[in-house]
Amino acid sequence: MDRPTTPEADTSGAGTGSGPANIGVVGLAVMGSNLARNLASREENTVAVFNRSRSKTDELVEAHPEAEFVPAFTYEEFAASLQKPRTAIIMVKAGRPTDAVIDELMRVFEPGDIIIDGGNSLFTDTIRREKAVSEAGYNFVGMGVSGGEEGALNGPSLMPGGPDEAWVTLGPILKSIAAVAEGEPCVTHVGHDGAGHFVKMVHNGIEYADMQLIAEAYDLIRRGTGKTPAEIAEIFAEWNRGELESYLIEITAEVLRQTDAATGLPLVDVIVDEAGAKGTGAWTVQTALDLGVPVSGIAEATFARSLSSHREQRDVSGALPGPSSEDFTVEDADAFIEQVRLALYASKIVAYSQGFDEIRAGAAQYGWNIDLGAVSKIWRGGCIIRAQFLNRIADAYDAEATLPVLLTAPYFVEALGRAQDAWREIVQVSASSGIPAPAFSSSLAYYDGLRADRLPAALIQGQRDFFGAHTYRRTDKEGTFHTLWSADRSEIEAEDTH
Ligand code: NBP
Repeated sequence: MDRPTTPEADTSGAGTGSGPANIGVVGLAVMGSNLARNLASREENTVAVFNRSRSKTDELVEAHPEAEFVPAFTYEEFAASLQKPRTAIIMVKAGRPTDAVIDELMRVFEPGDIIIDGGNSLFTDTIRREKAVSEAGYNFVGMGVSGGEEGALNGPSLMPGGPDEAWVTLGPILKSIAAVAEGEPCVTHVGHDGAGHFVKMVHNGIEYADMQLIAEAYDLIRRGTGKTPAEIAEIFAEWNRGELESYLIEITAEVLRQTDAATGLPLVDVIVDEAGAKGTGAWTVQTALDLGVPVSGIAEATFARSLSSHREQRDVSGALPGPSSEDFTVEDADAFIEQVRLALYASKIVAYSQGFDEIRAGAAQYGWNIDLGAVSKIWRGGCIIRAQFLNRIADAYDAEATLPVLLTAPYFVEALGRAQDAWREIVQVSASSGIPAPAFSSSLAYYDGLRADRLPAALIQGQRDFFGAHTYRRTDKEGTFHTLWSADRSEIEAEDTH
């Protein structure tokens, strides 16, 4: 590849926009440097790189001469090194650093240029930024990037939002670096302004639920059968050859197989059992609460991480009454493991269905035209929740784009039917033996809630009317009603006060 190497002759102010690079990356920590290397590995790209502190730029350029990066050491040099419309991906810490970099780029770029935020930004920040940046005449794209550092280097799943105009320039570049699943690049123009970061947020929420369900499955098998982590690793490896095939199942086998070099114990037994979180699960749940969407699996997974981290509460609660999970053993280990597998699959279907519900509700609220089938397809490769069964979700939305509940698609109806007995048995066993399985239990309760002909919500409406005159509707006639609870308890027609 014969590339011009430096824009040194063109470093005055914003430059002419005739620099050698067609794309730039700002922020060269692990994600930015790997994404820059991925971009540079494509014949059609010449990549300008810039980092606030010079050392990261020097290190990257020195370590990867094959990338033929165009290094810049000031924002002015960076702008000068890019062709018009200048296109730059920001990969810095989300929050204030992102705002700081946007301000600098707007100072040295020109209207029509494209600023992309590839960090894990909250979608409402993205909506705010796009408004401000586009009012100044620039294009702004909030883009979800999934796959961690490995994905950034070898092919991430990319979820760009932003205006159509930016997608024209950006689309081919992103397609060149995205993961490929079944011949299709794992990138689509998700929707306008914050749509990309919204979808990435829900992706992470589903990831929380999926991980929690896998952890519950491992725990039940270990306690019920007494198998070692290495033996359970083989079970997960086997599951990964069937309908549960996914990156998370695959890496679960790897983690369970690992022996700690210092003690000779399974690594999982020397890791402190307190799960951390960077906040995207909480964002997904908070947003779902605002939208009124029950994402109970994601919420339980997020809360389960919180519970695990409250060591001081766990320390004083060990003697609370209840069955001892130590006494729990199953008679037929193979049958039990198959029940756990089915319960995991059914609960996983519920978690994904809830996540897609949240995306649909977000799209309606914020006016995004999001193709749910396309979203499921771009999650098939590159990202943490990549899984064979995303094809089934894509099929379901291809067959009916406005499907109101993913669970009701024929493939999932069959799978849930197959899993029924096992799912219920596993939830019963976990409750009776004192093994916490919050995500298994809540997904089953959600499922039964959806199925129920009558819900006790009627009683709740009665209670609300009693203490707050919130009114209710009747099953047998139109209108809104209130019972005069503190008078003669007769019923009157009333204005709906919710
Ligand atoms: P970090 O999130 O650790 O951010 C470090 C980078 O931000 C450095 O380049 C640093 O420059 C730069 N930066 C900071 Br901090 N403040 C700045 C400022 N005021 N102006 C300019 N630059 C500033 O890096 P990361 O782990 O590579 O992640 C980058 C983004 O990608 C984040 O938003 C992250 O949430 C997202 N993401 C991460 C993953 C993952 O698996 N790690 C996956 C998907 C998305 P310096 O070198 O001068 O300090």
